[in-house]
Amino acid sequence: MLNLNERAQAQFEKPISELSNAEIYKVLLDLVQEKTNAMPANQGKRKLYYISAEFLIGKLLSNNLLNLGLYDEVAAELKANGTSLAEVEEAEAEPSLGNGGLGRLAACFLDSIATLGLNGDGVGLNYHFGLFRQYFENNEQSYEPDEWLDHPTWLNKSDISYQVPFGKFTLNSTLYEINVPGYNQGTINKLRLFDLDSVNPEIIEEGSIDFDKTDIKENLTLFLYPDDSDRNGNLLRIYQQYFMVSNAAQLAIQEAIERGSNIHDLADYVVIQINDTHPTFVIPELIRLLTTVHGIDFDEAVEITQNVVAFTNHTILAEALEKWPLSDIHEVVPEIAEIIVALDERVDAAFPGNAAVAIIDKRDTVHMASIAIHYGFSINGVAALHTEILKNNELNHFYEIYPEKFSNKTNGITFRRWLMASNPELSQFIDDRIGTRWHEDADLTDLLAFENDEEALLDLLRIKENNKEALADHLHRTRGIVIDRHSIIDVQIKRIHEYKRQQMLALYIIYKYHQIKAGHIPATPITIIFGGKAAPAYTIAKDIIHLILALSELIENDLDVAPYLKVVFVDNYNVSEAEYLIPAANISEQISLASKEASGTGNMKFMLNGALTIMTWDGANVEIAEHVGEENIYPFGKSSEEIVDLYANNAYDPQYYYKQERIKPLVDFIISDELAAYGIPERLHRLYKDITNKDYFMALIDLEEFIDVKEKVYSEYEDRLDWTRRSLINIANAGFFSADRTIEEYNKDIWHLEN
Ligand code: CBF
Repeated sequence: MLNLNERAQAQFEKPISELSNAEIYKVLLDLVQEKTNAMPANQGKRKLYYISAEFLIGKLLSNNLLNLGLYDEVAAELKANGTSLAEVEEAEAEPSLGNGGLGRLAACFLDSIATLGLNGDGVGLNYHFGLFRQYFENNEQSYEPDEWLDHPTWLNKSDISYQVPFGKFTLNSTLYEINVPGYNQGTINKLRLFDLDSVNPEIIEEGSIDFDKTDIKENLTLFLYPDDSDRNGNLLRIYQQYFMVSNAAQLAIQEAIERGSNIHDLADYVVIQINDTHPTFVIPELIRLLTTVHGIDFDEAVEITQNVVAFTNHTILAEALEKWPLSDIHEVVPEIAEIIVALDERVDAAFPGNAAVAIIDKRDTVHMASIAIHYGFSINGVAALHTEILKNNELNHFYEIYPEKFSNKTNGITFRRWLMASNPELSQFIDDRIGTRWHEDADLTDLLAFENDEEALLDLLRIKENNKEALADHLHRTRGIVIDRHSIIDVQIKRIHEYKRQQMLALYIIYKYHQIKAGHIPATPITIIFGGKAAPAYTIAKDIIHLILALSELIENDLDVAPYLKVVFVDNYNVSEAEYLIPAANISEQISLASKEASGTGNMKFMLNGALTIMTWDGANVEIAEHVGEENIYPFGKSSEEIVDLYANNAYDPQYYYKQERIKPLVDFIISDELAAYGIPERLHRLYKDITNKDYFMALIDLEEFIDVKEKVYSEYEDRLDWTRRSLINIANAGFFSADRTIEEYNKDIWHLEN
């Protein structure tokens, strides 16, 4: 018995029933902290350090209670006191430590690593304001700092600190830690976040997210991915990255020595997984520490490092395969620049004349992925198709010289957060039908026995309806947005990027708007929901947000259409919003341009929660289709081979598609007078011009097929029982996409940790 009332009395001199949500949250936070602080860490000679610029961990209360086995008891006690966990969680601030899929993947991985009892911590930075808090003004994206540290948090301040020697000054770090309990494990790992005591939020200019980029001591951990459109921004990113990895490397070496390493055998004690290229400086930093602090000669230091570091690539987009001018690295940390030059010389000697695998190119630009591949022992992609593209196209020159280093690790999601905590009714439905073994092994295939069980299907349908109610209440309570609770909920939530093709869905909305105006009324009203942030320097992405917001307002104000079609853009989309949206969704939009989405993990979350997917042949969509069967999913569009060929031959012409009879009026509508009443002409014209003349990510190429598939989907939704049957088949086949499976594969093939 937890006796929350006794705790409440001791802390606030009041019973639970008289406490505010914030006070109850504090009581529960302290309870969980007390328990996890007392739990032993996972053990093992070899330890994993998962270094990532982002950890999009979301709120932790429910997840931690669940993993500790306290969820049901706490929920019951709260209920008996007239409240609920959902209400209490409203008082928890979501940590601003990540933004995209890579950050959320890292968070799922921490949960799975701990659940499998493996000895592995996450290492990153303790950003004070994350990327930014998004809000909309005049149908445009605006920004404010996403403050979270002024609320009670899960951070424990440790007494661990390291000196980080930049070229012009040395900074002392402070390490904060968040406990990561595994599900039913009785042990913990940690998320270790480095920070600087001197960071000063006061330097942020009032009403913006701008600050003096040169004031490193005061700005270093203010924001995730600070604007790098100028040189000072570049330098700040390098300062951040080096600060992160220098701390991580010092921590890993110190702990290895404590576990018995004599440094020469470091690889028996430490494995470092780097999440995309942001932590790549850990390679030269390890070499620096091994040579200058631990007295190891350069050749051996390189060899040790090579046996310690493994690299995951999360995208083929050039913008994320980082490159830095050597001179910038030199300015921030000259010693690291010198080591990179030495590493480059070795590559040159080993592969003379092979410019494609060089670390430093002719313009003295350093290619971070090249460092990671040459001087790491493993490189993996994050879905089968993505890994094939890496091997055969993007990184083919490397694959030719190091085929043995390449492998695929298809991403996964933790079912603890994305089903058990965020969709408790569905979770109970599954327990009632197939028992609870899936909590451990994620195998849901026994559900297939209920494919034709009408009672089960009606139950499943009712759960979806309840989740739609909960979403409607949430949107109303938090934003005053009213949606039709019985409408089809059709969702595209992810970063805003041209390759993800939110603009293609916007063009479909224009199509549907005109259809309804022409009297083709949908049998069931449709609610299309977007969520996601655009990088502040990414103009076209911000124009796409603007188009969607303008369309939303236009439709809202059109009495002929508004009862049947609603477009919602959820501001400041984050994990907490996803936890409402995903359980409520009927349709999952996974419509990226084939070959461009490395994997996607939202696609897996929707599938697990019973949405049906509209998909292109991209990323992990391909594997989802294999698992559910093509009759239970809606594929469309060009194949990845066709798209890769079009790029290779420079053969895509947007004008050809623009001129098609069904497409032209949709694109022209972007610059129509009707829409201008809600839009900013400069933004809409720029987007129109871009789509008609450039359309680099080919929104028009699949548009006609997309319209047809969407019409088919909406019409098939009308057979609710059959729809729900296919929804059940999706849930039943989601087991492969458990992050536990992914982590088992990483461990078997790359990390080799014991448990
Ligand atoms: O692998 C995790 C995710 O990473 C990204 O979000 C990324 O930031 N590179 C990719 O875009 C996703 O496809 C991928 O699922």
